[in-house]
Amino acid sequence: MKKLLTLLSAALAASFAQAADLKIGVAEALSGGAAQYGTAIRNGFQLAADEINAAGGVGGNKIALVIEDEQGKKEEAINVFKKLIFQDQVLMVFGPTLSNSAQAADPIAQGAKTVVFGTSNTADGITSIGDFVFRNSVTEADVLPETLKMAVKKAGVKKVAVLYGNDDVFTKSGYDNFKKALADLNIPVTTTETFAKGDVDFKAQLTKIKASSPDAIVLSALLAEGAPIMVQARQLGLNVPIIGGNGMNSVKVFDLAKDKAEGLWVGSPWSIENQSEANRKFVVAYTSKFKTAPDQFAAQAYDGLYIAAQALKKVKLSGNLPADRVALRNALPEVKWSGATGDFQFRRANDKAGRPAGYDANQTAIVSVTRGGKFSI
Ligand code: 1QQ
Repeated sequence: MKKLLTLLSAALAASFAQAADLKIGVAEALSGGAAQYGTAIRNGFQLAADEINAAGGVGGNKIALVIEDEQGKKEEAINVFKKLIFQDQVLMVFGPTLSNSAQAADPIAQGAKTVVFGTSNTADGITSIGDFVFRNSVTEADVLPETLKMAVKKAGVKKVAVLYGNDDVFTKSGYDNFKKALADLNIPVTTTETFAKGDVDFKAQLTKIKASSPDAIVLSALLAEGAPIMVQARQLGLNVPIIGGNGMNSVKVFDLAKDKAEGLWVGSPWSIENQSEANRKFVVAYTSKFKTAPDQFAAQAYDGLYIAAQALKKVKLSGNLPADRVALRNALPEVKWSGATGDFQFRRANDKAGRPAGYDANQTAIVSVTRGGKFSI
């Protein structure tokens, strides 16, 4: 066994030394309902990789993305992680953005002492999985209280109805955090309704919500359900503000809900209106490459790869993959970066027993509302 392991690690080291490429895995939902997010994320990574490689790569080595479709499914995310980590032998893995998939697949990376870096995954507990788990997305716990406070201040919201998906890690965590923030802010809840992934008819829940006369609907949903919920609410004459979480945070809501997407409040560190030089450069480059406007998901992926590149610059790659993976993990927490989403640094997260675990984003959110087919601050 020991001999086999020695042979195996020698083979790994040799294959790595020959390859000048820095292989980085990307596991995203590129098909199914969550491809709404996954496509923008893949584009963000590709743009950053092209820019970094055009500027000479990292220490002369080019970044080679190995992109896999996790289909927005836990089982597929696990399969894809195993392929990327054990077969493709990537240095680290980006993704999955869906916390539902991340909660299932991230333990594979943690067990293999390989960095997993989620962009835009925001549920509680993801970075508690372990010290190889990173994300550069501001969590629902950090964002939702700010979104609520702004809706109270600007839209005079005094009482709300709550609607959430109860079978997804992200939508459930969003609900838990909304509930806590509503209690902290002393905002009464008129009714709480639920739905499940794949539902298409929300009229029963929305009728109950309408009868409870809320000033706003607090919604923890992914776009596949969240967009039709907005449409059906407006069709029922429920024209109150909708206060959403990260799942509603995409320009795709305008494609899916058209003019019924008006009056949606969301929070994010990124805004297309942020005029910083880094963001202007990103928005222009993205739009010209992909002929479509970027969203927060694209911006966080773009910044994510630049953050990893900063850590890679500090690592002296030995050609021994396990050692290089650990060295990359150890270099990441210190990275500070100013990108499309603004100034960024990591913040240590704890595991369930309160011991230091992975790393969250230390950033603040900007609250936007949809008006005239765009998100405005
Ligand atoms: C999560 C999210 C979703 C909105 C990602 C698409 O934040 O699952 O954590």
